[in-house]
Amino acid sequence: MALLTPEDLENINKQLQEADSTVRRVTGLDIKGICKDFYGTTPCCEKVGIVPVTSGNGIIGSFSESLNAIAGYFGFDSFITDMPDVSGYYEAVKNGARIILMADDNTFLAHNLKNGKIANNQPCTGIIYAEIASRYLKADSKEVLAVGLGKVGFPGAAHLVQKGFKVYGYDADRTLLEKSVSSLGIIPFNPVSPEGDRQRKFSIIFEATPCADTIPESVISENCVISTPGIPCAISKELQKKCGVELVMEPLGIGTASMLYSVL
Ligand code: NAD
Ligand code: 2YG
Ligand code: MG
Repeated sequence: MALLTPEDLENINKQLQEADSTVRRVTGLDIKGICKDFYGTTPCCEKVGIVPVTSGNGIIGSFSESLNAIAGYFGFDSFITDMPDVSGYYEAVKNGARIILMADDNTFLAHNLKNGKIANNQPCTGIIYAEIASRYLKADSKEVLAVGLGKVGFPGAAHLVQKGFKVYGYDADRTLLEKSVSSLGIIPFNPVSPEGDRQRKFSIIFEATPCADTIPESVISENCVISTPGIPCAISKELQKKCGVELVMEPLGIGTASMLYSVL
């Protein structure tokens, strides 16, 4: 899996503020408002203990610091433990953490020790980016294009199906595409080489791949939102500008907010 880099997390506060204004323009609500409305929860200064984890590829510079900034931005009272790993977990609990945030190379979790709820970053990220996309105020129909149907994309696409959207989808992995078709009823649609007369444009696009330039100009309608947690970005800056695309994309904060609100 592609891991975050310190470069992805540069100026995380600014990235979050910019994403927040885009989400407001796109949906009429800010990220907090979406999370509150969707999960029906509100933070009440819950203490969040962030535990750095050294296993696998080890600590990512500024990952814990970014989580600390993000938790604060959304109204949580957070701290980073001095020690990593098991000692850090012990330290977090001893210092009154009610929610633990920690990630190794495979799993990034939020665990509420008070009510037992636990969240995984991948589905939480997919669902919240899909939820944002589903609320696009200028959408011209209830049709969506979902590109990338993996650990983040599949739960997001499933959420859109559940909300009553007609979901056209594509994954470069045929097995994953077939799974989405058979279990979710997704309509296969390859944005890069659509078959025959199936050229379509979408005003709502949800993308969750680790590849750049997955969304070609041909599928972008006049008013279009691309809601994408995927890194690198699904669309070049030039194309975004040319097509006037509203781009919701941020490397860590929106998904983390979704995790935190989901365990309250
Ligand atoms: P994954 O490997 O489980 O899924 C990615 C899928 O994209 C794969 O199934 C792959 O076949 C497909 N794919 C690759 N290139 C494609 C293309 N050109 N067209 C269609 N499908 C293509 O990965 P994941 O865990 O679902 O993560 C997806 C992306 O989201 C990664 O870039 C990850 O770093 C990022 N991510 C971001 C956040 C965030 O908060 N922004 C959170 C979690 C993950
Ligand atoms: O504690 C640390 O600093 C590290 N053990 C964190 C490792 C996180 C690895 N995960 C990722 O890079 C992401 N794919 C998941 C984070 C979601 C936001 N994109
Ligand atoms: Mg995010």
